[in-house]
Amino acid sequence: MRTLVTGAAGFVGGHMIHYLLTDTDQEIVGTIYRRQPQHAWPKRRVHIEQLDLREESAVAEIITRWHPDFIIHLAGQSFVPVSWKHPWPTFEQNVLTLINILKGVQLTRLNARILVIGSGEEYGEIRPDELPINEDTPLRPTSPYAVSKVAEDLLGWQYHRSHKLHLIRVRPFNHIGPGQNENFVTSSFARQIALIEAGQMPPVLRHGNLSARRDFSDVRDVVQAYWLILQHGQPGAVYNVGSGRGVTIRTILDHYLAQARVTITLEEDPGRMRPADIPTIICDPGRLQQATGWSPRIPLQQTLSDILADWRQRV
Ligand code: A2R
Repeated sequence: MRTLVTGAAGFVGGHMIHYLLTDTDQEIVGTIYRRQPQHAWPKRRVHIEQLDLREESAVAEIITRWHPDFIIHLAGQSFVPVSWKHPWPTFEQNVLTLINILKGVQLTRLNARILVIGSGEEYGEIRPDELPINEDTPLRPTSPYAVSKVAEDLLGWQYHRSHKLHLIRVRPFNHIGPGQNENFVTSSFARQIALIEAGQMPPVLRHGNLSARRDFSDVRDVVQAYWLILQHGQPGAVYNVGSGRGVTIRTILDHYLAQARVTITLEEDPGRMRPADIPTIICDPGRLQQATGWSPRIPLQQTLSDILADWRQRV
């Protein structure tokens, strides 16, 4: 059996391929765009294809040539702040790429199972009485990124209804781990500490809102959930992916400061504060757990230590 993973050079794509290689016997086709993958995967099991998924004919050609049994669409523009500056490119990278895949599958009559990656950001403006967030909580997206994810989510539903595609949607909450870009908070802290320890930065760590409470999962647990939901999920249905537990950014920072090998002072960076930050976001992963038996295996402490170790190596 063969799995097509788009965004193979990305943060989640790399972990997804690692999971498929170690925990399944899938042959893998990974698509990349400009960046090369960081990992040296065995060539007999991982085939890399370079293409722009915004090009309809190129996507159709890949699907026709490889006939995947599973498609996990991880390519896209994944960073919320970029979407404010570049809303249309965000739509093209997220929505247009998905449309090309769905059209390609429909027109070739491929009987593949497809995973559409939405986001916990789709829920947006959450009121305290709506916590924890389940899949029936209203969607009130608050950024162009979040709206692009709502569009992907609903396109998935529509293609399932209209064309009977075997398609499952997920709404992952914050996922973190080694290899993530420093735009994301846990990587930003770990990178700054690693740079300070290496003497490449003054001992001042800059941060945004520390009181925000978020639902963090290890990306290695998240990719396992993706695979399980493709196997056991109900076609057309949508599943939250998260831990069900909230942790403040302050707790994460304290963990890192306790691990730092030098003394570090803190400084609030107004540029990192969001104008209307939602105080608490916690997901209800009950539907996912019922369908798959999944629960997170990696403790947060372990994830944070692994991220710091990764940044110590990278700097
Ligand atoms: O820019 P590159 O060369 O790094 O490629 C990015 C790729 N990508 C594309 N691939 C083909 N055609 C395109 N037009 C295109 N635009 C972007 O998607 C990159 O390697 C990958 C996304 O990786 P990351 O930015 O690391 O995202 P991450 O964290 O792996 O997120 C995966 C998914 C996204 O749908 C997020 O919105 C969601 O999980 O949270």
